[in-house]
Amino acid sequence: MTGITATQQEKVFAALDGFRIEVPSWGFSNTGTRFGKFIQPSAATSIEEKFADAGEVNRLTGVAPTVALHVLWDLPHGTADVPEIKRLETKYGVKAGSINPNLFQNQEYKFGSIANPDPEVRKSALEHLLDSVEIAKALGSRDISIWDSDGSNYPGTQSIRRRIEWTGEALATMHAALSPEQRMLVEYKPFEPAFYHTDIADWGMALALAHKAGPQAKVLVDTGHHYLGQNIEQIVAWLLHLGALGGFHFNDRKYSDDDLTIGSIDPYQVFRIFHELLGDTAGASDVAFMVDQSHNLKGKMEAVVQTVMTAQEIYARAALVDNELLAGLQAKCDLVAAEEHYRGCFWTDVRPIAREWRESRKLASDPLAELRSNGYVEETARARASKNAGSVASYA
Ligand code: PSV
Ligand code: MN
Repeated sequence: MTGITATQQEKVFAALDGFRIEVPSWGFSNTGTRFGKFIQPSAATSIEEKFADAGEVNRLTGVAPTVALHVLWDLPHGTADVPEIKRLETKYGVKAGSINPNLFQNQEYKFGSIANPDPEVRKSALEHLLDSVEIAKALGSRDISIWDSDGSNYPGTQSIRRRIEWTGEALATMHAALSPEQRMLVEYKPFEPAFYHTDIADWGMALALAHKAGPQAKVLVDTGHHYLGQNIEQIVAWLLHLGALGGFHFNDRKYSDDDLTIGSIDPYQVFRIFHELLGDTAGASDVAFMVDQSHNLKGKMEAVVQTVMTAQEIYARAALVDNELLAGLQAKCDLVAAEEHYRGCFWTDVRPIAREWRESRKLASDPLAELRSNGYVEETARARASKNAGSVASYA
């Protein structure tokens, strides 16, 4: 291979062997922006079709063996739906991954869920969290991923401090229900749907709440949930340092929580995040990689396969970094040489080596090209078109 040494090739192969990424069930169905959605005839219309699509992504890429489930969207009857999910796991060869409770959809959550001033609403939100733990246990899922969308829109209308207490109490009660091998991941987001304050707005708040909840609570970093210009890899480094990083929701954005394809706007940022993870041999293996994207314009299947391949390729580029060499240059404060090595790895085209790795592992050498030519999307469009035609665009 031109430009890549045998040692580098070995490092990349080892990194790719260890790389796994979870796909979201909601990435396969017709979703959109709050202004409307553009219906795709091949989008999944049922949990079975979501599993079928996830199974095809994993068959093509070999690195996406689990699918994240959102409780109300995928298991509307709670644990009663578990046998059906198990059947689908066997049929399509992919397993249920993280379980995502839904604290944002019900009408009763207008003024919050686990931090609603009404104790009855807080109670039912907590029950939903506890049900989600039971679902995860029944499915053998390790992670329950909590995104708490609570907050307020106008100053003075809510007690921020009272809400910290309520949120802390709910998460601690949930933690007590976990089995020893389970984890709860606390996701943060600065705004939306609340526009004045959000109860868990940043990694510091998520960390403090996880710490209070117990040792099996960790922080989840959704790359789209930061202020513009924030140094995400530094947050990652801190969380690794504290043993508090549980996982990622990967996506990219230009403005806000845009849910664009990973690396489509700033691939160097993804590289810098992966570099922190690859430098941390102790904790990184416990960090769950999940995709949190839902495409309104790109074909759903193409977008997911493209995402998985992009994540793999940027991970491979980060694996090229010679950490020993870099540490020596950093110690000498040789800024330019250190930066040249670092960004040189970023600029290396690893696509040929990723292709070689796929071939050596008996996978499609170009999963995206394979998807585009194997007829899967056309076939599912034929089978699902009439069902999707019924789902007219909805406007918020
Ligand atoms: C919220 O923006 C979020 O990132 C949470 O992870 C949700 O579970 C997900 O998107 C899907 O709405
Ligand atoms: Mn997310």
